[in-house]
Amino acid sequence: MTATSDTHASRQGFNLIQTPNLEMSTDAILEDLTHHFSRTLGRRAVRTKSPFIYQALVYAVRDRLIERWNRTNVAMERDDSRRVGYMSLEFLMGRLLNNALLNLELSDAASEALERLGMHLEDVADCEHDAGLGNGGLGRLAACFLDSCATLKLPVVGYGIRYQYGMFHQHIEDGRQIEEPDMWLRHGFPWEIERIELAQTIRFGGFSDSYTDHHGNLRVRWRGTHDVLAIPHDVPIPGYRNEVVNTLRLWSASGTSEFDLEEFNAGDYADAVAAKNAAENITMVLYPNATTETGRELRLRQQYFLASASLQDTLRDWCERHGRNFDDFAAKNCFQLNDTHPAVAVAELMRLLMDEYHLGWDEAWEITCRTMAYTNHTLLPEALEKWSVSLFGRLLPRILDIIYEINARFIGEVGQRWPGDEQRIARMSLIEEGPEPMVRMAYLAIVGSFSINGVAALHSELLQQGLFRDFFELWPERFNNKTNGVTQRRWLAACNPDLARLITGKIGSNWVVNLDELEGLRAHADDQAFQTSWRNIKYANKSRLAKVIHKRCHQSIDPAMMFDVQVKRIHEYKRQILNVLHAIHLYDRIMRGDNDVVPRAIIIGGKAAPGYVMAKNVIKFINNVARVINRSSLTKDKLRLVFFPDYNVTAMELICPAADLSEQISTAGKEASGTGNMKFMMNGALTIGTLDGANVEIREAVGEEHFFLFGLTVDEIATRRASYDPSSIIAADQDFSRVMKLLESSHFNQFEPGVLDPIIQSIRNPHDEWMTAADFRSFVDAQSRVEAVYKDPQEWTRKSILNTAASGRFSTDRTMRDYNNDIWQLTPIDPDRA
Ligand code: 26Q
Repeated sequence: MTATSDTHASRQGFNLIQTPNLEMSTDAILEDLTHHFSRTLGRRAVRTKSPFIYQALVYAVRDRLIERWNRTNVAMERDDSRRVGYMSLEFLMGRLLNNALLNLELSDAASEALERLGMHLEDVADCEHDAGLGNGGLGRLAACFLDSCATLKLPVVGYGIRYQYGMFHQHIEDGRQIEEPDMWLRHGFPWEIERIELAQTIRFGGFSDSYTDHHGNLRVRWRGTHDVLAIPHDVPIPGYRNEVVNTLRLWSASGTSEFDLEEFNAGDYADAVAAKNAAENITMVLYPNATTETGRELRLRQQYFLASASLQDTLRDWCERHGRNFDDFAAKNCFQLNDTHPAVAVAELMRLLMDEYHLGWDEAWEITCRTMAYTNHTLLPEALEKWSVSLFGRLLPRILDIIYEINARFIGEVGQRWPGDEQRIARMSLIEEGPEPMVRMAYLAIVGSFSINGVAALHSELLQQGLFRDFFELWPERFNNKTNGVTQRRWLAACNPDLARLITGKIGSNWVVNLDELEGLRAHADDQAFQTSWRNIKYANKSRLAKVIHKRCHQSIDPAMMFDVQVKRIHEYKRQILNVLHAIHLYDRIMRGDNDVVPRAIIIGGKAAPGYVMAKNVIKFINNVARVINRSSLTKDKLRLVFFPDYNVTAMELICPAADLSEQISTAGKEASGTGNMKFMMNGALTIGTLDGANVEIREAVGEEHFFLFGLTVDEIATRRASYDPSSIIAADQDFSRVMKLLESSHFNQFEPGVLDPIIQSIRNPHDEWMTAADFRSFVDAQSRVEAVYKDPQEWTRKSILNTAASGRFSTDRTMRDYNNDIWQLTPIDPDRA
């Protein structure tokens, strides 16, 4: 055997893949579970709810994933597959066990194996901590994408960060949010495999320096750097019953030994240890999405760390398989940037290709622009990332050089297209001039990408006509829309098993991989028996949620009430305030003796970024109003307001199957897409919403008569803004006036003078960016239409069925097909041939 084929053989592991498959039977799972419990984990006594039984089960499942993982990787190498690196600072995975069992078709075997030990799968699965490596929508979207890519057999690798502390835990004290660290790794993370052999070195600081190489070429070196090691931890991502297992590669930072030694020799041991600590700080904690926030330098370090490690990893793998020939690199690789967070990858790929692999500028730029693609997730101008040039220069001097050069050439191009249009050049420059010059990361992403997309039709349209208008005029062909979705495996099949069974009984089980087949439910929407089953399942799911709420919030709610739910990050633009104003209005109606109020439980959940003062005020507002409403004897059977604490992925799996009404009430033009709206719809909730984000498409899909629309449109918001006068709107509306009177008379803050003043002021502020008061009347009227329909259970159930039936378009399977057809152009993996 030659040296090359030997390397080839050992890298691909022929012996491993020839091992016969592990069995999938109950007996085999029980045997492996026992083996791992006693041998791998060294435990004897079996206790119910033991985290070690959970771990042993994960190992038994992981063994079976690894076989398929190896075969998937062998097939990708064999076929030299074109592949995508999905780069994201966030992957909000939640729990992995149920998903792996479902996708490997092992749920029954695992459940029976545990029953033989006197345990229940549900209890064991409850031992798993959420992998909360994300803030909200953007992070959860990345997780849904991975599930769908594996299911569609698309060769997509997720690249992310292995934060030691994920999304903080929230608890409520005196109505206020208290944050607690999320120590999700305390008992280890049994899904991951550390691959120390694939570690990469990441450089920070120092200076750039030019020199002449042996061939007389002028080159640049980045010297005097402080280096950090990036260590990959791989998490298996199984496709749905298709033998494919993709990879989520999470990087963890560690001090390099070289660096420690250097400091140590200089005589300063303490400094060396401090430097190692500083290195490990990089992946210590997930950043909350606050716009006003400290410690931003660490955030830029995280971004560069992810971009550099992931690109170096791809280039290493490329060179192992192709040598230093980059002719086909762009044909075989694509990087999808999840917002601007990893956008520094554009400059980093240029640096690696030029400084490390000695390509010329033009060749490197061609490769960069043919491989990078950028997804935007926000229209809020304050959320657009900018980094000061001075910080960049200090932390990443070589990268700043490259950004300046990209900008110089880009501005040249703009100048050619629009000669003499200096204003346009200033608007489009990657550098925002001013007392503190800033690098505009979105513009860097746009200039370096062949594809730029928004996440819902309206959002993409607004990007092209507003935020990125200049760029759209220059390169219209680069812009496209990719409407978000959610994976029905987690968000229907796994989280709502009773409904899933009912649906499968009517239309077969293929909807699990082809969600459009839910259309088949339309034919049964009027079937009385089917409606009754549908209603009974919703009722059971509501009872399940009510029990948890009772346990966690000491609040009894009757499952017969309408469950009116708004769960999402707390943000002014999402207008939780408007929801509470409606709750106060219902309270006021009940207090005035209105007996027609439809019994309703309003459930609100979500976390406020720790530095976002107003969002924290909103939480206080919700809890104060809840306390008064829930204490009154008059509201007892009519109205409950509950703040659900520590909302996360696992909570949503309990909540969305139990919702009757889904609140999607953002100010038009502010919510890029929303994805919670899709989870609720899939589980048969009706939506009350504005014409914002994907609500527009949800309404189109289900039909306007089955969607409770209210509020100003994007255009109306823009026209009204100049003359917006909330106090006159309030004065002209009796219901609104009464609500404000209660609020302003300290009815909800009797012994806390002034605590709700910021809320009151924001509602009355003529410059209120979110124009809450403008939509009050229309919201209350829409809620009255909701009541009228809810009073007719058959009509409500019919609409509920029709909502689920129309949710097919909102599968991430469709989203990923769209990305693949228009952007990625990948060929599915064929592991069976391996
Ligand atoms: C930025 C700088 C510093 C620190 C943190 C951040 C940061 C982190 C996270 C900024 C934004 C985010 C998250 C944004 C997000 O979740 N956006 C949501 O993306 C969803 C998926 O596309 C959409 O459905 C939502 O509409 C959008 O709000």
